[in-house]
Formats: sequence, structure tokens, C-alpha cells
Amino acid sequence: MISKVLIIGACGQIGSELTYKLRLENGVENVIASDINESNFELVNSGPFEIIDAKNYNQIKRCVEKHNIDTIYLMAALLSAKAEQHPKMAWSLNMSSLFNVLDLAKEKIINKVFWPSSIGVFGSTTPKSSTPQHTIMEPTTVYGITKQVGERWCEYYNKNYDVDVRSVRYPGIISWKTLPGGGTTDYAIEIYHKAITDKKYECYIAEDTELPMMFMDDAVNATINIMNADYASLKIRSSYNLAAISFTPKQIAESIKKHIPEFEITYNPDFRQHIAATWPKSIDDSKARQDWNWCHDYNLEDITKEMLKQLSNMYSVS
Ligand code: AKB
Repeated sequence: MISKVLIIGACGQIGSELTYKLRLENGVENVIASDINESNFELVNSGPFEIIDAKNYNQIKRCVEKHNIDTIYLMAALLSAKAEQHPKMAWSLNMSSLFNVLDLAKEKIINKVFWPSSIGVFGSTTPKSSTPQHTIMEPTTVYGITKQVGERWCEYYNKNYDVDVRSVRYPGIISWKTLPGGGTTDYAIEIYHKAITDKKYECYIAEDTELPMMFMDDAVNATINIMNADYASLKIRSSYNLAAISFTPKQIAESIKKHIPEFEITYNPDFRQHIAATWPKSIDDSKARQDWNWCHDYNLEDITKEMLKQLSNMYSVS
């Protein structure tokens, strides 16, 4: 039987593409999209949509009962850079939304939960290269704190209340359809837009700061694959390390220059550089590869080709 799915935060960067893919696989009527407003016109008009404030338990519960929802993907969150500007709001949204969904699973109103964690759980005391699954985690951002605490609660609900919650630690996600909002890694998307529109980009991250990154198609596949994995194969109920590639702003600029030789990058690091400097350069995701056969498809060259192709069409540049 195909389960009925609710995506909370469906208008956002990952939520929107996850909604489209799940609708392709499961049928439009089986995937209910929701968000706090109708900010993404294309998404809102692509199938069933409900207005839900992720902080409101009763609104989520009413929607779950109305549509016989079995599984929730909780994609609403304040990301790292925005969370630093609104710390209390980030704490309130990121934590209360998680408790609302975990509690619905604890009460057996739903069966399965996906909740995204992030490389933001790590901090400057974490080993930077090939960061292990189990390691020192002392995040210094509000976002990182919410993700780390969230991971502990996911594991707690699994062990103590038999809640089937599944999670991955997303790296920076690169995509062209829906713009991200408020992340530290957003530069790796803006740079492609500016390469097409202006042939130059001023980067707020320093040229040699290496960060883990991934193309959206890989991120969506990872999300769906971990949700389809056998219950028993998932040994980690906090959150799995997940990786594809790592690069610096200088390296992404070089890869763009292969296609747009006149492209120029300059650097003007701001507060987001301080966040990026506390995050890993690369991630050891061998547990995910072992437990549920995770593997990525896109390297930096593939991503650059696809981003420039799609954005050229979007801006109608030949
Ligand atoms: C951010 O930059 O805040 C996010 C993330 C890595 O979780 N993209």
C-alpha cells in the first residue's frame, strides 16, 4: 500500500524538489504539500496543498487526520545564517516543529518521520577532514545547536517510544529550481546565477574555505532512499553523515570559468565566513553507504554543467 505523505516546509529549496519527486513516484494525490504561506506559486499549484504553521501541533494533526497521513517529512527550519540574526525564532521554530512531529509519531497517529540534520552540528573542535560519524560536536551557531539537540531527541524518541524517525546530515545543497534562504552555503548557488546574469560574483566566503556540498538530485535521492530502507538496517537513529563532494569558492569559480572564461570572482567575507570556518571540510559517510547503500552521482563538473544549462534557460541566455 502506498503511504500518504505530508511535507511540511514544501515551498522551500529542498521541500519543493522532494515534493515533485515523491509525487512522480507515489502519485500526486498521495503527497500533500504544506507551508506557512503560498510563497512558491509553481509548487502550490502542482497538487494538494495546505497552509500549516509547523509550530502549531493542532494544525499538523488536523491535516494528518484529514488526509490519512502516514509519513511526515519535516523540511521547515531557519537555516544557519538567518538563525544567527533571529536566534530565539530559530530555536522556537526548529525545536517546536520537531517535537510536534515526533509527538504525533509517539502517539502512533503517524508511522514514520524524516527530519533533516546538517553539517552545522559540527563545530571548530570537530576533526575537519573526513569528519567521522561519531566525533566531537560542539556547534557554535544557533542552527547547529538546534540540529544537535534535535538529533539527540530523535534518538531518544526512537529508543524510548519506538518512533521510526530517520535523518541525514545534509551538506550544502546546490540546486536551480527554488532559491535557498538564509544558509551559509548559499554562495554555491548564487555564484551560478551571477555567472549567468553578471559574469562576476562577490563571494562572502573566503577563497580557500572548503565545505562539503551536494547536488539536489543526490540530496532528494538520499532522502527517499533512507525512508525506503528496511527498519532493521538503520543502526543510527540520531542522524547519518552524508557526503558527495567538497570544494572551495576558488575551485567552483574555476569550474565555471571552463564554460564562461570571462567570469570573475572577488572576495568580501562577512559573518558567514565565521560560520563556515567552524564546519568540516569533508565528511566520512561510510555508515550511510554501508547501512542503506547511499551513493552520490554528481561531481563538481556535472553540477556546473547542469546549473549553467538550467539557469541559462531560465534567464533565456543562449
Ligand atoms: C546552511 O548553510 O545553513 C545549510 C546547511 C549546511 O545546513 N545549507
